[in-house]
Amino acid sequence: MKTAITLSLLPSRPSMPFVLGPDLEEGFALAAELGFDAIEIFPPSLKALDRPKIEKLSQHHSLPVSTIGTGGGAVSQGLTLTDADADIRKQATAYIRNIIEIAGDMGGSAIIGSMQGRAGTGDLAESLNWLGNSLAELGEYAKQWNQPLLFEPLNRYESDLVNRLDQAVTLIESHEATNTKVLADLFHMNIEEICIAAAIEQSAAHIGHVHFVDSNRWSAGCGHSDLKNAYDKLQETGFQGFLAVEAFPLPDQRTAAENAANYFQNLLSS
Ligand code: LER
Ligand code: MN
Repeated sequence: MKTAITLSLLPSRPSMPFVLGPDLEEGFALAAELGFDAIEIFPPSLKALDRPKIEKLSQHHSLPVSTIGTGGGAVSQGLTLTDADADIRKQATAYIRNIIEIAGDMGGSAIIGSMQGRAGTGDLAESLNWLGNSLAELGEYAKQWNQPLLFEPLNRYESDLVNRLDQAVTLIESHEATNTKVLADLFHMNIEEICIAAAIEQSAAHIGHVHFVDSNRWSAGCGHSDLKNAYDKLQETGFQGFLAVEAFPLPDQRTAAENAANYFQNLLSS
């Protein structure tokens, strides 16, 4: 398993689960200093992604970009894959394609989390069908870069579509989204799963990425989730992807990053 840490290009806030950013130089330097293997980037828009700068820093620090989030399309532009308006759904797809291209060129994958949207008062089955079709189509698109598309179940307060890993697997399989993998975020799982380790075991063949974070969305070791148990299950089931620290920058960025790095060091040497 490899480690990654999140860097947001938005001004840092205690309520947003991104450890580093918005300064790219500082973020890459701290991630390298603490021994992370890669960076996960959250851009608020396509325009905000300074590709030459990211590529230069990535090379300079030997820190690949593992993943790029697409949630900026939802947060900043109101785009989702399940909007009632077909034109908005089309724009959401175009936005995600762009992220797939940029991430793919850097050797990384795109993440679909908030871009799944929610059904709300709309037809749940229809929303899930739009989402499943998009996961198949966009996963197919990502094949050109030899990267999977990553799909993340979110907790009930963020979406009413797919809250658990088994629901994600069902959607992926029923729509034959063969190049779409599940992103297991241990914060969402702490809210939604009966047992985190059992959920990992059940969906192991489909898990492509992990947001490794504690129960309260602080860095590992600062909450009450049994993360050692989750880690052991990932190892036992042969998970080879990234454990990405998507946590609040609390009590401050450096301490949050150091806490996660120390936790990984203890885990990986145990
Ligand atoms: C949102 O809660 C989240 O976990 C992100 O990874 C999805 O964009
Ligand atoms: Mn997440």
